[in-house]
Amino acid sequence: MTSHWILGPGAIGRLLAHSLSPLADVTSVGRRALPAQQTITTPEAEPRSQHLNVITTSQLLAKAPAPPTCVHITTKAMAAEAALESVASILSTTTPLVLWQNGFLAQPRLTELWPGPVLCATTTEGAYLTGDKNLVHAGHGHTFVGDLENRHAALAQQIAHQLAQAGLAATAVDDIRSRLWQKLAVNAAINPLVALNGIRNGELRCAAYAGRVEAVVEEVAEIMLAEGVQAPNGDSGLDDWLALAWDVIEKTANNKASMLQDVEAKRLTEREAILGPLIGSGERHEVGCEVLRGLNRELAVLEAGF
Ligand code: KPL
Repeated sequence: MTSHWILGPGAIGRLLAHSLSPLADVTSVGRRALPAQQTITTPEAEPRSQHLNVITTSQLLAKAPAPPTCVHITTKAMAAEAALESVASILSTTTPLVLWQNGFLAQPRLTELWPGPVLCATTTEGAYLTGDKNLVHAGHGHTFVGDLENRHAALAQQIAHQLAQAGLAATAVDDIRSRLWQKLAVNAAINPLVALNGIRNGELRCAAYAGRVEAVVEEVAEIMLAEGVQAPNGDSGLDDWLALAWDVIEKTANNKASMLQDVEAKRLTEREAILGPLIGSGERHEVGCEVLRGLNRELAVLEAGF
């Protein structure tokens, strides 16, 4: 039986724990204690209660169990490195990591830092928490897994297979970097604007915001071109990136984006992981990114008031 540690019991972490627990030895690790009896609700079935092995980091360190087959890091992007550091002393340096973060901050850093294999996952599974013991799996999506240097294809296949067996559709890919940047493009077009204006994704279609979405996407499209990242439909023109952004806005019209949820809860946002790599790339390639910089500044001011 394989064993998995899941660092970060947020919505995706708990979705993984619920899904993998019937098939594997799963330990969900967080900074604070959570009830072991957890419930998962899906649109198609009655709520299901499940006992999960949830422990705090200090309990895990005190137990010092044998290193797991794999560590999934499901924290926010800015907490991923600290989460790994907190358990590194009881891990084998060959343990594979799977990073589930948004943006492109944690992935290159941990790929460079960790001696063992580092896989990245990007998912469209829709899940959110309602309190400390309830997870709503609101919509089935798809997960893509791969590593930035394409050195661990067999491992990516294994992880994708395990996820699929656990009921989470997944595919191993050799272009995870592009997929992470494509998601980053969509997140940059939606998250800062909805977070700053306190609106649901669909409201971006109003005249008051649509021009600002387009201004963001114009800069993002230039940066993607410089980075050699194509839009998912295989082309790299501004229209392709605009079509992608508007399509996601349409499909997630009723969503409260993750960044808006963070702002409402007065938590630090993932602005550094989402806007940071774009602004950094714009600077490296001498592509203007005034709009992105402006959003980053506005978010920084907002966060400073928390
Ligand atoms: O990924 C998202 C998020 O909320 O972070 C989007 C695509 C913006 C959907 O809400």
